[in-house]
Amino acid sequence: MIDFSLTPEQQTLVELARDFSTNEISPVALEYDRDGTPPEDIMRKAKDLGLLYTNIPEAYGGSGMDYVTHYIVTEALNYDCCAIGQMIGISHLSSAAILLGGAEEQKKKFLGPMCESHRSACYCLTETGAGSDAGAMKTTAARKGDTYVVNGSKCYITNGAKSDLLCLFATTDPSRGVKGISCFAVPRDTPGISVGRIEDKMGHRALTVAEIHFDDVELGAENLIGGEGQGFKLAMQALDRGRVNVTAISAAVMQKALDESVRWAREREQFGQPIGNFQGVHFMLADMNALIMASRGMYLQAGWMLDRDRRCSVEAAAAKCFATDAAMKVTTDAVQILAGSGYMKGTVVEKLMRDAKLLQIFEGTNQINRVVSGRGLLAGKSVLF
Ligand code: COS
Repeated sequence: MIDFSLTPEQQTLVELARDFSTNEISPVALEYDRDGTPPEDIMRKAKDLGLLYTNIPEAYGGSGMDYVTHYIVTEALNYDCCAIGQMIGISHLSSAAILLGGAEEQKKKFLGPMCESHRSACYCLTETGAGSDAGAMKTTAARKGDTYVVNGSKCYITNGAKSDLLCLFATTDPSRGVKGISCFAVPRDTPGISVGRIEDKMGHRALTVAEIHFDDVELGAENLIGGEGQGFKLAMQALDRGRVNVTAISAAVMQKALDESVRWAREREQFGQPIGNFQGVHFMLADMNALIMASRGMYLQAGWMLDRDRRCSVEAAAAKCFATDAAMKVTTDAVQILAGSGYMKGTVVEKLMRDAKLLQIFEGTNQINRVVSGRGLLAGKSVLF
């Protein structure tokens, strides 16, 4: 029933992603981290190799990978820099609501042109007053005849400054709370969209995060995805998928931290021998590896559920919490093992530790994800076995 072997096609794709990470991301990861510039050239190259729109069906211009394959490839692409890796994979979250709720012609109309460029999409949910409480959003899409007029602002939008397509959530009926939220596919060149502040961050520095303003942005019925009031559900369904993605990214971050720690434990000599000879280091490496194995298993299980059209909100939230808390611990331990040379600015493990922190915060803080998981268990949603 359970088979962990990769198909020949998956093996080829993972090798392609690993080579891409080694050859295109690794050499420049620290440079992008220092400068905080968007990795546009790398996204362009990833697009040419079919690594940018992995989750989008071929009919709309993507590579058409199933969820499990997409997540395995995501782990490989995030190994050398999860900020660049996430810019490459951002369409997974931002296109999910359109794929789930859009009509055939909408998917072709909005995803097709996006897949021809390297700029990808962005997921416009969060506002200054609506972070964990996503349903409290104030951005409105007021109906005027056959059109909707959008006003409001979104913040902390990954790839918000450059993306070709915006997956926007706005309320079409403020009196109905979350049931009044609707989803829209919005091409970037729609008049009235402007980019505000670009954030300067502790980690994930190559991940561009921006404010976006909507001033009297006029949309038609063709932009509405899934009907009025369907937006919150679509946003949550997209986040289920995104949280599994974050689990795969966390596995990558941890694997890199472990590999750096093993390398150092072999090379670094103290008391006349490599520090890897000491039991204190064995224990740390063993615990790091166990957390990676468990996290990998969790994203594979949730991906398997998604490939069978099974709802995995509980599993995705549990996996996200587990793997991102694990990533914080594993990267902190890697800095501990490399000690002085791991704590210095501009080193690989120092970057990993800064990057790991955001994993616990975005796509739902781990506190919110525990709420999702706990509520789901009480409601009898889940469980595989
Ligand atoms: N799949 C399908 N439907 C879902 C769903 C999911 N994963 N999650 C929620 N829904 C549905 C619910 O079933 C409910 O519909 P019904 O009333 O018809 O049953 C509706 O959506 C509202 O859900 P809920 O009552 O759980 O909404 P809340 O306002 O209580 O809040 C939380 C839900 C807190 C879980 C949500 O706001 C959340 O995830 N916040 C974090 C947002 C986030 O991750 N932001 C990061 C953005 S990307 S960096």
